[in-house]
Amino acid sequence: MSKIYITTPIYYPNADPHVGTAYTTCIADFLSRYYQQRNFDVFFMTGNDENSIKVHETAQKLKKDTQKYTDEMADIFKQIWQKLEIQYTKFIRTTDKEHINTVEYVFNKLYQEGHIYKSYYEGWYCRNCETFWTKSKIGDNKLCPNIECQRPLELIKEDNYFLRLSNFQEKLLKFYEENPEVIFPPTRYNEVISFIKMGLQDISVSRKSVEWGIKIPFDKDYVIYVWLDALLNYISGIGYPNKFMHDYWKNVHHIMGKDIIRFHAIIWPSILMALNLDLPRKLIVHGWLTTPDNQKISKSKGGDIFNLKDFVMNSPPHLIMALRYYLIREGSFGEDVPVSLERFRHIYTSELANNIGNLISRVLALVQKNLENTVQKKSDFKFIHNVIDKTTKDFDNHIQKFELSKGIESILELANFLNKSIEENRPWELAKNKEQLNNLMFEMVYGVLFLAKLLYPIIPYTSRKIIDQLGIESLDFNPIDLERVEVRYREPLFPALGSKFTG
Ligand code: ME8
Repeated sequence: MSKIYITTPIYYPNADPHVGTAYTTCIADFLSRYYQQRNFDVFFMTGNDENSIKVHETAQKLKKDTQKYTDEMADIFKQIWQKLEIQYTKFIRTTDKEHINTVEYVFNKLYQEGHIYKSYYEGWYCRNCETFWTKSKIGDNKLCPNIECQRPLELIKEDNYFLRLSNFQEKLLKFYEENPEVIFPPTRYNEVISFIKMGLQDISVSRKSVEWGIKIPFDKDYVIYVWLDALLNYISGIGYPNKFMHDYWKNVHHIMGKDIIRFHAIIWPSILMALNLDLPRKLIVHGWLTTPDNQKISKSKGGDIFNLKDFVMNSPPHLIMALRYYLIREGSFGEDVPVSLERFRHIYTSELANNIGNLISRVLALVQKNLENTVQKKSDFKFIHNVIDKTTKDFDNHIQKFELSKGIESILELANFLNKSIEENRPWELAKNKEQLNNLMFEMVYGVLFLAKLLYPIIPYTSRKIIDQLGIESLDFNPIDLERVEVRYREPLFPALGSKFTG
């Protein structure tokens, strides 16, 4: 069985997750379920990046013990992911003992092998971005050069440990030139290449006199730089070094927002080269979810009109599925995506309620009313097979290219086709010719079941609900085996939205 390893970034738990965090996580869960359905052995990991100064500061502000605070936040993240049906294999926390062991092991190894050295450091640090900035990047105002942040920088003057990033410049360029498909989409590839070509400098990988974080094992005055610690989650989570699951690692897909591509495309592969490990198979980078006036939605600046935690804790499953659908549907690995309740309402109504929901309700109602709830396979499949073959091919083609929106459009085309077939074949006029009606409706039911199968990675609850209404046990049904389907009950999948979603 082919293996695939899918990761999200590990999130800073200095605030509740918001719709932007959910965006990455839903896309990753979609890919994970998609590959599972295609018989891959999937390891899907998400988690929290806890050893950050800002997490510690948040805990202090709340007068909480930091470890206890991160425990509480891990529970909140897990509850939210559970409501969104994020089916991870592992939820990693950087305060996990196994993770700390890996980080200490790697720091020792890199130091002993000369990839890390100690030297004097003078430079500027942004606590919010957890980033060291070189002089050339900052202006006279000494504000963080990240336009999304622009907070005052801190001048650091201390002996520090450095990673010899400069050693990897040529090797990285060669790797990317030989394997351009690793970074998706190509615009991000170009950004990374031009950044490397500007020249890589060694980076500081420690902080002195910081209370919270993983200490350097042989020099306890220092804490290991949170990004070095965080990136290592990707291998500590699958057992590196003692029980390392190489087979997953060989096919790792890291999903992330564009804000952290340089850490993943430059620092991370350099560390991996230093450790003699394979480099990532894919770095899949999406744009930002923004407010309608194009501001990035963030933990510090807000802008999450859904108010994710309230939304998932207080909404019925069909609305939570609609949010998943909305995020994956808008999933664009390029441009930023403005989020609005109007757009959510529009997609909900036109695609989920009027197209998919309506189709299923019509098919089920026709079988209930005219065929005593039951359809049977009496003739060979006719038109439905070709349509399904085409939809599956289109869907797979798009998903393999990470064109999630187009993939969903091919599912909508199948629903459109089935809706149109009902209108053209006028089954209500066939009520007297039961056999003809049965044959037509069997194909319709089969189409609906197939639709449920395709929808499973996007909206798993809805998918299960469809097959449950049709009395099928599992989505692994085989077309040949499907002889008889009995409608058990009929409930609207996507009832009309209340006034809350008017934007
Ligand atoms: O950067 N739109 O954590 P973080 C889309 N701990 N995606 C968004 C988003 C938005 N408006 N806001 C956040 C960190 N994200 C580090 C990562 S990994 C080794 C360490 C998503 O909590 C997006 O995936 O700031 C982004 O890259 C990530 O959250 C940043 O999460």
